[in-house]
Amino acid sequence: DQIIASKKREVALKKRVISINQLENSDLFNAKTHSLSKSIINSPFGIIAEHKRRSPSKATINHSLSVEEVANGYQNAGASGISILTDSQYFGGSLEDLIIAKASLNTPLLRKEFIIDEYQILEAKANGADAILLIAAVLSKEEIKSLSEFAHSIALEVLLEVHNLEELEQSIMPSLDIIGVNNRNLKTFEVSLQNSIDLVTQIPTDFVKISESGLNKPEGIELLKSLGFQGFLIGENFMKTDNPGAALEQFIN
Ligand code: IGP
Repeated sequence: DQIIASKKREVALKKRVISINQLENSDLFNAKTHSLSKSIINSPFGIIAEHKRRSPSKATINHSLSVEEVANGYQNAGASGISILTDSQYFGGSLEDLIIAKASLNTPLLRKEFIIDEYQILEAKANGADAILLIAAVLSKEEIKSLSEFAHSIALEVLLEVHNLEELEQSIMPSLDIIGVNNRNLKTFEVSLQNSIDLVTQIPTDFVKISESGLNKPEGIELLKSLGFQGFLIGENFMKTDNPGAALEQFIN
């Protein structure tokens, strides 16, 4: 709730600095996007590798590598997608990270952000994103509908994140592309693959299914894959090393 309140203030300020018109007229806004969901399905591993400097639960994950080094390492290792955290307050990221990653990559990019307003979706597109994240825990069904339809109207895909059956049932709708089950409890930060195991059968087959957070063992991935997950969002396990690309490569081999 605290995060959402500060996001509302952040968005209100940004709207006064960069207008919607300016965003819509930027070069990247009018560039063609890549499909994250297709990239996941067409890959044998389906890994979305995340750039993550720090998190609310870990003050330092990796502050020494540039986003360019990390993103290139991930792309060369065969990531299906790259997730760029753009929240500065809690994760030490920025929109600039997204632009820098975009400049040297053709792998689909996910803007990882607490999205509450269409403005942030325009920003995502104008800074090189191919897909956005929506978090069911902080949005109403109506908000998920209008934000996801808006994203589609500007050719961005939507990853909807859920934590439990209630969130899943109340937010499934056609304007989503990927459903992600977060294994991390947002209040306690505890991680359990059980979230993913419990929910996978409840996700309709028309969506690409991914499991998110706390994934650090290839055996865990194998298990989740056998249950029907097609993609995996992994950050810390790679970022805590001094060569995240090499860590990803090792992980999938
Ligand atoms: C990655 P991990 O445990 O591999 O670093 O997790 C990703 O799932 C996590 O960063 C995440 C996240 C989020 C971050 C999932 N949902 C929402 C910020 C906001």
